[in-house]
Amino acid sequence: MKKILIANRGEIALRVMRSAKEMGIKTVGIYSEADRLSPHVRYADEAVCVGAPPSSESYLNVDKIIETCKNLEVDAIHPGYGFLSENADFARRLVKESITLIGPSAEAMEMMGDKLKAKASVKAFNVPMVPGTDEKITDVKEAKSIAQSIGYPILIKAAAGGGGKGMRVVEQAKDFEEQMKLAVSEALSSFGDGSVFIERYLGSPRHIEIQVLADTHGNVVHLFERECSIQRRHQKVIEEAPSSVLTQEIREAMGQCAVNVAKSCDYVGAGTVEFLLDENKEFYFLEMNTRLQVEHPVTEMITGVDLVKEQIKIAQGHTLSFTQDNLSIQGHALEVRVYAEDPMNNFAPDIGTLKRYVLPDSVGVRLDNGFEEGMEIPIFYDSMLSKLITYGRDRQEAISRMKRAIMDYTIAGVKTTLPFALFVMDHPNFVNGDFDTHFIKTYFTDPSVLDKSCEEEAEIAALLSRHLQTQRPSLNTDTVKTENISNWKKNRS
Ligand code: MV4
Repeated sequence: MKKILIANRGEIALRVMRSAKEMGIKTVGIYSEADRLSPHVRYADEAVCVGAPPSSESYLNVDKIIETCKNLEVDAIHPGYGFLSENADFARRLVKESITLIGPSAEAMEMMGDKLKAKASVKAFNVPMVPGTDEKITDVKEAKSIAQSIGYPILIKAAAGGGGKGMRVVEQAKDFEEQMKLAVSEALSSFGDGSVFIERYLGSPRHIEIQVLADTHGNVVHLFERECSIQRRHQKVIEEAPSSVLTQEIREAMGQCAVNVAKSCDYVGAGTVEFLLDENKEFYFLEMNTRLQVEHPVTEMITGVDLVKEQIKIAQGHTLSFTQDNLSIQGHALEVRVYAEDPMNNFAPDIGTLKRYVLPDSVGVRLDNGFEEGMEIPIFYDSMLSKLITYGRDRQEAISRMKRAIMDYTIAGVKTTLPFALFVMDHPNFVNGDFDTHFIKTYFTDPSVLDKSCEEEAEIAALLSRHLQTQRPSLNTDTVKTENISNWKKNRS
């Protein structure tokens, strides 16, 4: 493998190119007309414009991407996350074109992309699942009687769903038929597949996922867990590794289950197995993501493994160079996703130019970033600017470093989720590890949208304004800070 094409943009394109460079592999970047000036274009050994700004015409333009591979004699494609990363048709097309995909087979993607097929696949592998139906519901009467035996509330899920789309909670039997109809039509319109199934509804779960690596010779290992419960509308905001609630015993059991899930679909490459953990610390298999995840850096920090390098080595046909016994957890890592969104205005996306963009640095800080000062944030893609990752010997040290790094990170020109992340780092429930997937909804009430208690509003206001004022007034930023504060006050009144 001499040359790979990175079919992605922003921080993840850079992330992949850096590992390739370390391995002596040449890189080909692709970009849309909106990304001409992006750092990933300059970093690549070669770069090709693949189309107009909308993803459908550029980063998803399969014919153009394959044509580029042929013109530039590319051996393999790394898809990053999003875009084509979990597209089974794309994976099949690459087989036909004799281009290596740095990722799993089309069959594994398809199997795990369908929640019901995934459940059927892991059934023989001793993996705990939430009680529910294991086939799609065709007979509503029958489903209702199953719901009765599971006990309400129950959850209707779309087989083709994921990321929370097409889910409906049913509180009581009398609502069942109505919710069922709505779920089927929602699933049909969102995924073109109306298959739904039901599960017992877990009221306050934690979302914990396990990183796995599988080579082409049948070796599968796990790289422990990531805690991803701090999310908003199914979009993760803060992740960490390890989780502060897992005992060694649960960690090992969950890890073994994740390995079994990977084995059930003959998985190859890096993958993530998602679980829900309930109040009694019982865990249940949810789904498997057949790609490198956004939050992979926290796993790299605590294991010392470069996951992208391992993906490439696996695609080259190498045997994993370590066994499960060679892996251990060292220290603690946190990741904050920095989005160009206004936390004081219901996280509305904020577009504009990065007038000032000064990155934090030094001991225990890693920044996976795709932007530079002066750049405009395109409206066509995801609004994530960067991922701020901190590492410490323990969780407390990782948290202190995260607070310091957030305060050292100066962004002017667009509103970001950084002040919100500081709010989380200071929240006693977060500090104590006492939270579930409802954390943001429960504790962060946006004063400009919700008319909640003044006390709470004042508390958040004080926190954010303290953050904005105590940032070290570095050169030229005083005016910017003042402007931010006044804008923010204006929003509130
Ligand atoms: C659940 C659940 C409660 N009970 N299943 C959301 C996305 C999809 N991956 C599965 N999800 C859930 N499935 C049962 N039986 C709650 C969620 C859920 C959730 C899961 C992980 C992270 C955030 C979440 C937010 C809301 C709901």
